[in-house]
Amino acid sequence: MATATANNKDAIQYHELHHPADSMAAEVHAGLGRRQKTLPPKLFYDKRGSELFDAITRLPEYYPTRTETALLGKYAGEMGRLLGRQSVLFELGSGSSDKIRLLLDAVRPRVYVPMDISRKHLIDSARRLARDYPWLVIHAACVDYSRPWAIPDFGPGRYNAFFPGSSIGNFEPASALKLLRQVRQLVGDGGGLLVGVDLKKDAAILERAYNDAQGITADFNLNMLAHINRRLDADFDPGNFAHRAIYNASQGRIEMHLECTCDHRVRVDGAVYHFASGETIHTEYSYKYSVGEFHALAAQTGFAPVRVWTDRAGLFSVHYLKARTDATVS
Ligand code: AVJ
Repeated sequence: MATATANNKDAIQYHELHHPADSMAAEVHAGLGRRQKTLPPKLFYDKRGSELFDAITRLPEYYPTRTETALLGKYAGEMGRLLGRQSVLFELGSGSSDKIRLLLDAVRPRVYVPMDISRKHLIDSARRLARDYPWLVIHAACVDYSRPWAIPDFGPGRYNAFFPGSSIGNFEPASALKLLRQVRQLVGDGGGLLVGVDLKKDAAILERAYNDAQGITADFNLNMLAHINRRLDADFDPGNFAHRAIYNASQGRIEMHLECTCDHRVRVDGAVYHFASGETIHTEYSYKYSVGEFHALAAQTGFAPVRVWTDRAGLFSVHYLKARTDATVS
């Protein structure tokens, strides 16, 4: 378990694999120093950001969560047979650990490893899960999975990963390849990956999902600035920014920005940044893939597509991929 320290937090084991102090200030300065200012989407997820995201998943406009949840519920048995029982099951970006509940009885993992960057949310969710599933062995790992991470070793046997919610869509294609290759290493030969991927569709449906009428997505986007203020001694005024989300059809992605509504300066961790009225900070991509496009991506990472489930309306897909052992990973 190399760098992992295991503490007993109620009925769960806890692994601290995240070293935020090293990276947050450097990443924020790097992003704000660019001509197109940019901040990474993982900065959405402080405690409040995780709660706002959970509220997004319940919005009428935000179809991905309920569509994926329906697929997991309907096909849990088949998913369980493909993943096999008694595996070590990692979940990337486990958040509130709600979706895994749909699979636990079918998959019956030997160990469940929720991985999330939002420490308090991770621990609270893992404890709730432990109360509801007393037979389940839980090792919660606080980790920024967008960076190389130390892989805890749980001994011999089958390893699987669960990566729901289309969070893979946050990554530009080159980074998505890197991440999937790291997941391929994580599960090893004989391992599997169950991954949720949002499908390409009509731009109006997509834009509605990221511009909800209640403004929760706007609050979620703007909360990133409050998160940075709290963590880095910065003085962003969220009132000087407005939420923007548009679908870029040629790139196949939703692009979220915070648009500056007036000319001003912001102090961040000892540096000063100028913001012109109308200028934006790019905060998130959410890539959408056809089934064929995602298969082509996965094929370059040492996984072979085995099965894909989609809803009738073609809104969302869940893929089961199996580690190729022939693998010359290209
Ligand atoms: C958690 C990355 C899958 O891209 O749809 C929701 C995040 N951003 N509304 C997504 C999000 C705005 C979400 N992912």
